[in-house]
Amino acid sequence: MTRTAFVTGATAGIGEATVRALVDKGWRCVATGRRKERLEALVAELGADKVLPCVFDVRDEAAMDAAIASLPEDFTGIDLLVNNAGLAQGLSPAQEANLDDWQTMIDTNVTAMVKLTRKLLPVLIERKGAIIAIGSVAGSYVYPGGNVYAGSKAFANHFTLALRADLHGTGVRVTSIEPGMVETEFTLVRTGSQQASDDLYRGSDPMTGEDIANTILWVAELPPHLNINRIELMPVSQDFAGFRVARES
Ligand code: NDP
Ligand code: 8X3
Repeated sequence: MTRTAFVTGATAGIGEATVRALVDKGWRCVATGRRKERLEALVAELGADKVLPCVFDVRDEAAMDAAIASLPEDFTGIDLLVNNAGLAQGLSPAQEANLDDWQTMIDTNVTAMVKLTRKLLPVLIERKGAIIAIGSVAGSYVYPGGNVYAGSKAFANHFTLALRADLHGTGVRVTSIEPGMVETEFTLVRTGSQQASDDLYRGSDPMTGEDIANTILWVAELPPHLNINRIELMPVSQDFAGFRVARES
């Protein structure tokens, strides 16, 4: 039986790589994002029987509802929700941060994720499916300028674990995957600067979208009696330690 995944943020980075990895193993994917042309390219590459492009802004609840309601029969039996769409905007200290940036991160990383999850829970329970959410190490180890992004990812990490508690006894598996540095468009979006993005990744041998996609695939294909609660992963070059001390001169 062909299994179906609903992957948010499939136009780039981790989500796009996840659709490729799942389809390669025989899954069908509902692939979502705002950039229609990128989703169409995925369909052209992987096949219309395997990838259903679903163009909507996750912050728009009416558009989310319409997208779910318009799923063709082949794609309605969702076995896996990959809560991946998300972003960071800005690296400013809190006292200088732009409130619109903060609102965008809360709306995307928190509000949209919980709404979509709630809407898909009935089918996931009916099919004893799985939820995999992409949180971040930023939800556990904060860094300067992380402020609302880190807070939103702490929420994602914990909401996902809390789902596991609520879904106990339903057969639905729930996993929080919490990556460190992955080379994607994330830093370009965050800083608006290709130079800043190149500088961050240069010489660091970061993780790739494919690394995280393969982790998602591994979790998704485990036997149904096995639940991985959470996975934290980083490139070897990155460390989570480093408490700084500010000194008076
Ligand atoms: P990318 O910028 O490469 O991809 C982000 C994806 O999210 C895109 O497909 C984008 O689609 C989608 N997205 C963002 N905002 C919206 C929106 N309003 N509506 C619909 N889709 C949206 O970044 P990554 O692949 O790196 O990020 C994926 C997830 O991984 C995020 O949740 C991020 O926080 C997390 N993460 C990333 C890390 C990293 O180092 N890269 C580390 C830890 C976690 P589109 O723009 O087409 O709408
Ligand atoms: C740290 C992870 O999500 O802050 O590299 O980019 S995140």
